[in-house]
Amino acid sequence: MSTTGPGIDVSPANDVDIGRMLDVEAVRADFPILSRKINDRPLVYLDNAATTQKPRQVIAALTNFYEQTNANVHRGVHTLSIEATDAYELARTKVAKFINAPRPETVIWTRNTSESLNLVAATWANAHVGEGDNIVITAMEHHSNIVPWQQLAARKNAELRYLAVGKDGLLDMANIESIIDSRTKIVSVTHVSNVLGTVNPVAELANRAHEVGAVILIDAAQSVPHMPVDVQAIDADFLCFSAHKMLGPTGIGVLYGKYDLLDEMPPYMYGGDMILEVTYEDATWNDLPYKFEAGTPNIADAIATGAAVDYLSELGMENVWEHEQQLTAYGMDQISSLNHITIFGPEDPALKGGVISFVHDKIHPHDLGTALDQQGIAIRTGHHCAMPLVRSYGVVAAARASFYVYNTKTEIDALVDGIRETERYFVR
Ligand code: 7TS
Repeated sequence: MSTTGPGIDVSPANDVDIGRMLDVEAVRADFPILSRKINDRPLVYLDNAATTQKPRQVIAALTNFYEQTNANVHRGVHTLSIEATDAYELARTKVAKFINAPRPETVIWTRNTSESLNLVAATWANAHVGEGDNIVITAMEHHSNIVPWQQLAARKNAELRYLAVGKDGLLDMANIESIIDSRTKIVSVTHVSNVLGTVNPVAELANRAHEVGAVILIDAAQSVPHMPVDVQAIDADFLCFSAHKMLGPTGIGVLYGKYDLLDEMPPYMYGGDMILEVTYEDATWNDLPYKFEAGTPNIADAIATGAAVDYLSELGMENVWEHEQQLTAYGMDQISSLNHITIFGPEDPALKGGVISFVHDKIHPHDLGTALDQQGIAIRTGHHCAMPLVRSYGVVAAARASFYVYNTKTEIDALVDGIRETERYFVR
């Protein structure tokens, strides 16, 4: 697609070198929303860490389901119910393969990453963390991976410990042996920071957690959509992510867990589908994964998540990662060439995912976000649901550009031009 708008050249000329592994123009053609205009300018969507756009294949999976197959799952003998059940379970199998889970029953459908994290805190951790034990997280977590642990620690009289983030935006691994100790029950860490972009050494952390008999929970909300992730290679005990950040619909997410851990965990919610037998006095629990899927599940969105996984698998996650690495390197180069800008997180683009958070010392992030929106450019501004981290940089808000499969270098140029244009009003 070649689009031009006032002041913005979104022609593909600048993108030839990143079209090698991934045909960005063909990808863009699959996303109806990308031909929208915002404030009379072509949409430049750079808020992918918040949520991604949806290709027509995912939208079609949703409409096809409602037009052709809609029925409840796991309960009917009629054709539609059988077809709906098969499609729902096939999507689970696709997700399992995508993250190399050893068996599909280890993939639990949840509402989102937040629910997956809360599930582990309320079940496994509630049963295993006691007084005097500790829970280890990092200083760069999203609120969803802080607050459940604060609440649990308070309830259990346990300690919540943080692995620090260095000035370089990397996790400080120097003290992991003393921070993750014999009283640690669970280590819960983000794989990729949604603010700094930092890719954390999760395999090393898993190793240390296992040395002391703890389990590791990996918040993969910002990694599974962007890079190949193999739960067995990193030896994750639990791992979670949201479909809406990987071309899929909102309202559906995943919790992966090792079979034996999930099997011995108590249920999170009670109701239909998660039981084996109910008497007036008591109940017993269904097998995995159903023990954790009480009530009618989000059938259509699970199936559409399967379509999103198909789409990404066809692109190849190595190619997706390489594309984003090139955009990140280019974005770091271009944004840091501007005056008045401070970028948070690792300077070396090879150490980070496609997220660039920055502040402008003359323009408040919200003013910048609003002015860029006038030019059709969508970025996120604010604390990015990581208030303690953002505040640790001495600011209350930052601007953030985040990339995905359909973004181009010319869109990064549009962002940089947009910042310059905004400076004309704010910098004197
Ligand atoms: N963990 C990380 C690392 C995230 O980036 C997010 C969402 C979540 C957990 C929560 O995911 P949810 O699907 O349950 O909401 N991050 C963002 C963001 O950066 N901007 O908006 C949402």
